[in-house]
Amino acid sequence: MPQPKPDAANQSPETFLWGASTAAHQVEGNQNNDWSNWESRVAAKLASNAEARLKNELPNWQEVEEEAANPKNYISGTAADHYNRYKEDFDLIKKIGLNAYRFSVEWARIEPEPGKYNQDELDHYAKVVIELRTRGIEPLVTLHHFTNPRWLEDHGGWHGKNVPEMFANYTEAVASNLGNVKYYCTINEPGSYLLMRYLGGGAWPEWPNMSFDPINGYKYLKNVIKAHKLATSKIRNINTYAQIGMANSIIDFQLGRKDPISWLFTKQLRYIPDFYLLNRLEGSIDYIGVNYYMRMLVKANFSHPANWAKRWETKNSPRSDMGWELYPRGIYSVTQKVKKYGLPILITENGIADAKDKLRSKYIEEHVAEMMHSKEDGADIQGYFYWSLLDNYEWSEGFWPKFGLIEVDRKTQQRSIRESAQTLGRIIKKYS
Ligand code: IFM
Repeated sequence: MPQPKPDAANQSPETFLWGASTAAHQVEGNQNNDWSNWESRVAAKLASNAEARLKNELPNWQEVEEEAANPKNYISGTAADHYNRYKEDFDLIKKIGLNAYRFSVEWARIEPEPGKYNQDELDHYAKVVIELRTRGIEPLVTLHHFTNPRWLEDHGGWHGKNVPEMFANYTEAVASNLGNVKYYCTINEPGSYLLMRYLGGGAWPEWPNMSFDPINGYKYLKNVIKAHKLATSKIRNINTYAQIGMANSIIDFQLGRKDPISWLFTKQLRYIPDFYLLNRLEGSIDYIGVNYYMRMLVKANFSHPANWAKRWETKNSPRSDMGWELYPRGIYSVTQKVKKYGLPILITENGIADAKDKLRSKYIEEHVAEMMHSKEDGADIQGYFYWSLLDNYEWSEGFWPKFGLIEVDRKTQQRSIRESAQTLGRIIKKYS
């Protein structure tokens, strides 16, 4: 098997990473994990309640209605068939002008039974890294992006006993087989996972085993911290030049009503879970991964936590196909907040669902401009990864939201580079 080579350590620190991100379950196809198990059970229900859920939320409901009401939309199936087409996709990454790619490896493929590793799957991901390196594309490998092997769920899920040790052993198998990888992200968006899986019950979009269970949610956070630390030391034993971080979805929470309780709620929402985690990870992360998508206005109320903060939804603000307000200034605010940790920052995700590609170019231009402004004001930002490289399976929304720099035809799997990807290419040239 290819072993880590020290040459990755020599990559110039001045090289800004311009990349795109994906996650295994969302693009690879043919998964056998807790999500694939769940989605086949709930697809019909998600399709039949789509109109009630989305009609008043989405600016372009009529354009997505057909897909959103179709149960097939909610089954990840072959997704973008990236598992087989990754070389073609890497050629397109080059064509756009990116120099980095963030992807996740699928735990369920690698460890289909507890303690039994599938060497063919490890070899597959090692080849993925080689194909990236051959093209001069820097890999950033995420080890956990929402999905779990089914056996982990049978064991009780992420809050269960010994999960940090299990995650660390899986990490060791990955790092010792993947070869020349400098950037690792241990866990993607633990805050989103906490909200969806442990606090979402009864209010949020659907999620496997969703509950309202703050006690196990707290155990989950403790396990995430321990898992990250154990995994980090496994990677460092194998690969001394590794740069290891975690990707946090950091929302720009703003005061939505001037009263002391709303002020208190705003402070709490800013703290939990992102800063709670970052404070406890200090010393065990080399960079801070920021996934930035939106701001939310906080108006205190004592109902379900899902109602504590609302998206800013003025009818005049431009909004994505998913109804998310476009708020570029927030990328400045959140990166200014995390600069206090004194670590490099990578924007590990930033993107828009925009099927017609009408808003994406401006979205990217404005977010990159705000990011550069924050860099000038002292935030040590060293990379920007657009979400997503390809049109992807957007969890419980299925395939109708189109995030890709590259459009994927669901029937033929044909790829077409969107105009906005060319815009990103031009921006990269301007800053290089
Ligand atoms: O698609 C997701 C991704 O998996 C995690 N961050 C947010 C993206 C857009 O919703």
